Amino acid sequence: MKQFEANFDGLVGPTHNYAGLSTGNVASQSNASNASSPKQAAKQGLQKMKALHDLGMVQGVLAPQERPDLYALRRLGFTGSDKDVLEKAAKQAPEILRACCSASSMWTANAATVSPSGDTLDGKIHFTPANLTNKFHRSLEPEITGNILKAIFADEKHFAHHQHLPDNEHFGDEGAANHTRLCAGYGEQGVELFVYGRYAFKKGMPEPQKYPARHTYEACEAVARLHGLNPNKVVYIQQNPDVIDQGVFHNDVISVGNQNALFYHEQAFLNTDAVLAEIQQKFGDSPLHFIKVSTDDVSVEEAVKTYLFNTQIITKPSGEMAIIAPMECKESDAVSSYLDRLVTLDTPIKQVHYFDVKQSMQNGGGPACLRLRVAMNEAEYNAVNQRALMSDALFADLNQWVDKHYRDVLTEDDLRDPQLVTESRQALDELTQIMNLGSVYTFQK
Ligand code: SUG
Repeated sequence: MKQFEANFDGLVGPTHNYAGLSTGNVASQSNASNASSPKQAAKQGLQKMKALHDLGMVQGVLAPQERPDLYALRRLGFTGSDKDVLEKAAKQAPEILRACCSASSMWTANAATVSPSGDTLDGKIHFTPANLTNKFHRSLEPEITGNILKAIFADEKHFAHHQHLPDNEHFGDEGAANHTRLCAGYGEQGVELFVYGRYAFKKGMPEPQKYPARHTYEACEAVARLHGLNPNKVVYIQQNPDVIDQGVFHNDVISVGNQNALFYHEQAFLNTDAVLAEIQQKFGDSPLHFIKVSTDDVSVEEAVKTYLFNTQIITKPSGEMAIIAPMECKESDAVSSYLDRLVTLDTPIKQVHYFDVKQSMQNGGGPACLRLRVAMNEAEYNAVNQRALMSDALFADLNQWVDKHYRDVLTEDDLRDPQLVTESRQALDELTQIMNLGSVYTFQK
């Protein structure tokens, strides 16, 4: 049976904006309050999805969430009609209103952790939505994320869905952004790498000083347990706290893996030699490529600025690997010359494709943040909601849908506009029909 990896990209929502919500995420901080373009953002995302589909990849789409989140605002004590709630929040707590308007669910690398059937005890694909407790605006996502995942991966014969971990910083979980899977072939049992920034229960362990470590060791262990993974095929890796303090808020900003290649910056991990030895031992005898980028070639600062490691490494139908990189990598002398050299080295990576995802990059979301990987076989593929899979028809429908519902420009002041609620609900209601999702949003219940 054929085995492959599908990428499910987040469709950018109609309220995409720059609110400076993510301390420790340099781009989010430095673009705070800039005007955004939801329409351009959604189209940039769709272009990337279509391009990967055209390269012969299986490309999926995940629906965005309803924002502004009026339920959260009401829960926080803002009362009256929708218009009143927005007005009061804008006056009394503009920062809370901004957080409740974020389109952050577009970064589906944070939607969930996914373990393919080759790795799990019951032979199903397991999904655990990430609780995203470290940032209030992101902590609003997991429940609806779970609904969307269940609507797309509905068949219980193949897919198992877990509730997100308890909503508490002790179990801070950022999902697949801190999870990589190495394998000889997508359908074979792989080694799952879980990366964490700190320990919640063990005292006196290393942790960053300036910026938050969003993801805990205890969260990693809990997800591995839930998914029924074999402990001999799991490696827990602590992120280097120094790089978190330099703006590496997720591991996918400093390392990325695909099949038998691990591409990483030399400063990415703590105890790197021991980590690599454990990976090698658990991976077994088949060839494994550790592709290390030295600080001399690319500094951590340049990696954070260009998102060299927030690239997708994909295996094309030809078997060759390609890197899907943001345009910012091409614009950097250090990074583009590194990538030019990389494709000539003795590694499986042979091509680089650059994409303009600037609207997302300005909030700290590169190509890899925008996608959730689901390795699957043909039977599992057939069980997926087919209207969530990119095709020429879906691409046309979604572009038309964006043109109809999305604004060209959005500023902070627009977030208090009750019309934005109406527009967003109409758009999402129509989207659930386009994608055959049923009722996944609270306003549809
Ligand atoms: O969680 N940015 C997101 C970016 C997520 C990137 N994902 C991965 N690395 N996988 C975050 O920090 C910024 C929103 C704002 O400031 O308006 C934001 O949420």
